[in-house]
Amino acid sequence: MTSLEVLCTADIHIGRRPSRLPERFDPAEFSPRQAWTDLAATAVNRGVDAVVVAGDLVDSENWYAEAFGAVESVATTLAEAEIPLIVVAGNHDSEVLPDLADAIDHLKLLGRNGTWERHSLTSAGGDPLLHLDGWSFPDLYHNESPLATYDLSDEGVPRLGVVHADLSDENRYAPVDVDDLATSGHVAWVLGHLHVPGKRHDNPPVIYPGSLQPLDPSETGGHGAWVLSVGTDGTVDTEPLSSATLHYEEVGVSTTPEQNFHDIVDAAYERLRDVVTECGAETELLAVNLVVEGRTDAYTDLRSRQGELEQIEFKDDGISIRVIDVDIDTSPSIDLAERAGDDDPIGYLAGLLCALHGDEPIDPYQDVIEKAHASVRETHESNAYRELKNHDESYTRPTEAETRDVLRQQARQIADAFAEQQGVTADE
Ligand SMILES: [Mn+2]
Repeated sequence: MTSLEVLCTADIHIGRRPSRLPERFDPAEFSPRQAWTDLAATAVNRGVDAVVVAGDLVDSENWYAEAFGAVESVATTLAEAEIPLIVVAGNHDSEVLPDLADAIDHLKLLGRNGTWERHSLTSAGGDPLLHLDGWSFPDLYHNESPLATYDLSDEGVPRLGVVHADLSDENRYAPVDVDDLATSGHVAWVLGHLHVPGKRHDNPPVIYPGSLQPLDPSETGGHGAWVLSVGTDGTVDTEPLSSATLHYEEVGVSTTPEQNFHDIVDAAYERLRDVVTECGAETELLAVNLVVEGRTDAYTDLRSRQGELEQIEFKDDGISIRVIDVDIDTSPSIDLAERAGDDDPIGYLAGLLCALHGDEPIDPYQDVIEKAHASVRETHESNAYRELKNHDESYTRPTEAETRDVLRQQARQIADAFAEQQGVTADE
């Protein structure tokens, strides 16, 4: 039995740069544009039968000029190796991709204006071996399932569906139901839009390859293109290539009341050495959001030394590991649940922290939350800050959730101070 290899990707967003890259790492080197260029080499080296992009190849209309060169050079490289490049448009490139496809040779756009369209991969003799069925976003938003208008025929040849669509609850970006995809008769679906890679249905496989290169610290874990091997009998194997050069991760380090700052640093290095072993073979930079958890009376001290933790940087197995953000999320060493409600200041703080965490009713503390929120807003609205706000287009009034964060921080600091004054012993 012959099988065809299709290199699948989506959500490249050419034009964007990954956010929070530490200084001295070149944003161009880690850009989606570079990942896209590298993908062509992978396709040629591996000798795949087609490259498929399930939308959002380009970030937006503003990047037409930058994208043109990058897309044309990949299309040319692939064409020289006789590998077809098949794309559909997503919500981000609904406007720009049709124009690119008109201007660039060897870039095949499927499903213009939201109509289903088929491209067939054939044998040397011209017999169709695999149909690629694609649909492109006609506009920035699309409220209906693209499957509602699917009208291509089943000719007994395996069909691979390619569409930029949303399997979550959001309904503005071509909402689809996974069961509709699984029962459509296609041997597999390649989707774009959600940046978290993975299989959403096993048999037939419905996959989001995810963003080709992760674009911000929320896009944790391994990223990259996927290879689908489709047999002429319709069986499909899927393989994530983990080709991304950048890997974001959130890494937790747990502390205890007995541990000092150096112990926490040591534990962080140890955890990071573990995490680096989970990175893909192509990873060059592991960018980490470090979260310090557990129980300690050193919350205040840790917050003030946060900047030191942000200096953590080392190399392991050829991969640069850098802490890009630190979140101190520890609890006081006292047993909060046990002390909550006690008729003393620590009892009050313990109750407040439990309530803010959702472990206790919020009612008795609603008053202090409202007062704090009014006070935070009053400060933000004072004349002293008017100029600052005028110069910051992204400025928004603080939300109650932000006030709760401030309260949480303050309660922990005060709990630290009380614990120190009263010589409260840790109950480990
Ligand atoms: Mn999208």
